[in-house]
Amino acid sequence: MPTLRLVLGDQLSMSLSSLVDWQEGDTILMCEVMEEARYVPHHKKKLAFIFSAMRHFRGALEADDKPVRYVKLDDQDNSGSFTGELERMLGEGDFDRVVITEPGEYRVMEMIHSWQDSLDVPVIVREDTRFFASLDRFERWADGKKQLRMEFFYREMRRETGHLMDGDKPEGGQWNFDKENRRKLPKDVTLPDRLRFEPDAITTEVLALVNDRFPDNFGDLEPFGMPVTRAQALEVLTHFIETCLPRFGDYQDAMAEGEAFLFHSTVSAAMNAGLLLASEVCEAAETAYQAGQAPLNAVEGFIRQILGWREYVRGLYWLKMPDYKGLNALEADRPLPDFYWTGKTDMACLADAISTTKQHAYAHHIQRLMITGNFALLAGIAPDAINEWYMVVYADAYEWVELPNTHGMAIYADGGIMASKPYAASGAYIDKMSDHCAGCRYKVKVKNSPEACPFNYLYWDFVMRNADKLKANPRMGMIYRSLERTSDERRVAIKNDAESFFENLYSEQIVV
Ligand code: DLZ
Repeated sequence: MPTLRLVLGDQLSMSLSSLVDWQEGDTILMCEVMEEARYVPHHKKKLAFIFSAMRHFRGALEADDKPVRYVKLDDQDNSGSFTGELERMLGEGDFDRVVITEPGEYRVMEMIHSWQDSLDVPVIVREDTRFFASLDRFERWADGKKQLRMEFFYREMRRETGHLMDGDKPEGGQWNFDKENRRKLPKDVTLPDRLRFEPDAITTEVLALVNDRFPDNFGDLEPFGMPVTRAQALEVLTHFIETCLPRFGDYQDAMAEGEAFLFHSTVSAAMNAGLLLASEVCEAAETAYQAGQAPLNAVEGFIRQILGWREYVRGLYWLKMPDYKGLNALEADRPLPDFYWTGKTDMACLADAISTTKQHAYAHHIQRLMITGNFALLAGIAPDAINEWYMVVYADAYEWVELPNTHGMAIYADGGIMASKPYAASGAYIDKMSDHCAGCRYKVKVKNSPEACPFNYLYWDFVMRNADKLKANPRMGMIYRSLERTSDERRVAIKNDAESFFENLYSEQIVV
C-alpha cells in the first residue's frame, strides 16, 4: 500500500505519528508554499528558520533512507499551496492513501477535511503524539467544568506523567513555586552567553531566498544563528540545562534593558517546529534536579511552562475553536499603533521588548504578557490586530499556541475562559520587575500629567472604561473598591490624560 506522507513545516520530528509505519515504496512530501509564507507576513527570521529547518529535516529523512519529494519555494512548478502540491504529487504517483499528523492550526485542519472530500484516495489524520495530552484527553478533563484553570490541568499532568512527583504527592510538598520566581535581576549578575550557529550552505541559500522574496517583511534577517537541526537544538537544550536553569526560576519574571534572553531556555521555536520533544525537555530538567544541579523552584517553573501551559493552551485552542478567535469580551477596537512595528516609542519598556522582537523574532514570556500584551489590553487594541502581530513576529508562533496566549491570557478577549482576571498592570509592576523605568523619559512614580508613565493612567482608564464588564469579578473587587475611593478630580485627570495619549498615539510627534 504505497502511502504519501505529508509532513508540515512544524512537524520536523523523526517520531512523528505520520512516519512511524513508513515502508519501502512510500514517499514523504514536504513543500515550501507561498500560502503558508503569506497567510500572515511572518518575521524574516521566522521564515528563514522554518525553511532552513525543513530543508535540514529533509536531509535527516533521506539519510535514514526515506525518500522525500521536497518542493522549494522557488521551484518552477510549485503551485503555492498544500492542496496544489498534494494534488500534483497524487497525479504523478500511484498512492493508495495520504497520511498526515493533525496540524497545529484550525485553518489547516479545515483544509485537510476538504481533502477528505475532494481527493480520490483516503486521507488519514493521525493524533499528534508529540504532546503529553491528546485532544481527547483534554476534552475529558474539561468536560463539565465551569472553569478551565491551567493549575488543575497541570496537576493532573504531573500525576499522569510522574514528573516531579514523590509518590502521589508533589515533589517538595507544593505543586507550584511561583512565589519564589519573581525576583528582580540584580545589577551585578552575569548573564550566560548564548549559543549561535553559523549559517551552513543550506541556511545561506535560505537567507538569500528570504531576502529576495520577502524584503519588506518585519524583522532583522541577520545575524542569523538559530538552531535549525535536531543536533543543534539539543545543544541549546543542554546549554540551557547546564548554564541557565539553576537561576531560571529566580529571575523567570525579570526584565532587563537590552537583555533578550536572561536565563530563559530559548527552545520554544525548536520545540514548536518539532526539533525537540516536550517529553525530552521535561526529562532533561527533572534529571538536573535529581542530580542536584538545579533547584526545585527553577525546575518546577520550567516544567510547568511545558507540561502545564503548553499542553493547556493547545487543548483549549482545539476545544474552543473556531468561535474562540471571534470573541471580543471587552469590545476592544483600537488599531495597532505603528510603534509595534518600528519600536519608535518613548516608553522604554515597549521600545526594548519590540527591539528584542525585531532582532531575534523572540521575546520572553513576561515581555510578551506584561509589556506588549499589557499595553494592548490597557489601550483596547482590537484582538485581530494584536493577535496577528504576535503571529507575525515570533519564530515560535503557530495559532494553537499564539491565540490562547494573546487572545485569552494577554488581552482577556475570551472574557475569562483562560484567565480568572485580566493581567492588567500599571507602571509600578514594570518598575518592580525591570530596570526600564530608570532610563525612561516618562516618570513611573508620577500618576498623571504628560510626564507620567502612560501605563499608570491607562491602567485606571482601563479599569473605569470596563467597569460594567469587570466589576462583578471577585478577583477585581479590591481594585474597584479602590476606584470607589478615588476622587472625582483624579478620575477626570485620568480620563483627560488617557484621551490625549490616545489622540497622539497615531501621530508622529509625541509617542511614535
Ligand atoms: C509557518 C510556515 C511557513 C512560513 N511556511 C511553511 C511552508 O512553506 N510549508 C510548510 O509545510 N509549513 C510552513 N509553515 C508551517 C505551517 O504554517 C504549519 O505547519 C501550519 O500552520 C500548521 O500548524
